[in-house]
Amino acid sequence: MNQTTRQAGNQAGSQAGNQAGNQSTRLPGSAGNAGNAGNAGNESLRPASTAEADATDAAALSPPVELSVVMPCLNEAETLAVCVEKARAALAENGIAGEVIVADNGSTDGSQEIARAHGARVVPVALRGYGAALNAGIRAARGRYVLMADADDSYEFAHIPRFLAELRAGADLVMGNRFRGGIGPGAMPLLHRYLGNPVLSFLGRIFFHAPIGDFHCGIRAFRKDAYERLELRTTGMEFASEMVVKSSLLGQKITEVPTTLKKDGRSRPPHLKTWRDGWRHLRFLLVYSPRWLFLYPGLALMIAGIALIAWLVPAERRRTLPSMLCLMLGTETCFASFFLSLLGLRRR
Ligand SMILES: Nc1nc2c(ncn2[C@@H]2O[C@H](COP(=O)(O)OP(=O)(O)O)[C@@H](O)[C@H]2O)c(=O)[nH]1
Ligand SMILES: [Mg+2]
Repeated sequence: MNQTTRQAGNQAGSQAGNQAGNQSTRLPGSAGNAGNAGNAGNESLRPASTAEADATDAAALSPPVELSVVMPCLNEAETLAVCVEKARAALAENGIAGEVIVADNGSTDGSQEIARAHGARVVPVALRGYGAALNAGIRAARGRYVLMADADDSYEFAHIPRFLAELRAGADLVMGNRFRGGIGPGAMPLLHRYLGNPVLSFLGRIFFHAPIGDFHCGIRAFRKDAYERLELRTTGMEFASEMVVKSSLLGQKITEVPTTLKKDGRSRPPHLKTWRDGWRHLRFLLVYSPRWLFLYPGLALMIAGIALIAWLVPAERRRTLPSMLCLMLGTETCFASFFLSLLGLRRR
């Protein structure tokens, strides 16, 4: 999976470089640049060295991009145009040298054509999934900074400057916080709003000390070089958690800004599945925290076992099996935590 994700990213990255060759005299993100993603097929027939040389020339010639806006997209024909237009307007109105990228997983509703027609660069991604698409789009980005946001017209692109201000001030990752900014009527299911998001964000804060109130906010921005250091692996929706967890573990500077969420503009249900994706997020948090998965439960079992033995022995009570089981299981679990932590340190 990881290999494939990385391949997808590299492929998209080299396409981006190749496209940039055609764009060198145009402004980034202008409509005329947009339709070149399809050139990938031609490029792949050429020797790698020529294509690489083109990419190097292009990088030298094209105007520098400060911020790339990347949108993951799977069949968002209803809302994509408005999102691309809003993102481009926010860049233009605030004098930000930027580009808009749509990372698409083979939409069949004409999303790719819509994106190009509205001035976005399309990065086609073969590997399916929210995380896989974003990873490829981000790797193809030419900006020093990247902002990602859904293509369903639920996030506020006019807030781009507040994310960029934090990045310019030195943050590595800037998370949007919808609970601080406001969630419109019908924008988030009650189960997500009052249980899923707050509980998972709370666990994320406890496990990883991430100063974040909204772990799953879909609008966020980061330095591209900081992102590359994370080496994210997940391909699905848990990509959102992986980014925050790894950024915290690497000690990156994380800040958050208030943002809003409004009801999306689609007539069909979202791609996110509450229980499947909720479980994937939780599993990810636990797997990356051997302390909470093994050490603390193990210690609790050991203490319970010792307390039971202390209670049983003086009175010469006979039922020692549960206490011994607690003690043994607790000890094994603590050892498991210790060895997994060692393994994690060695692989880092
Ligand atoms: N390329 C791609 N984009 C996806 C995929 N799943 C979701 N998206 C996009 O990711 C964004 C978030 O998905 P959405 O359905 O809005 O999920 P929610 O906001 O978490 O409820 C939208 O822009 C989707 O089009 C996928 O498998 N591939
Ligand atoms: Mg959404």
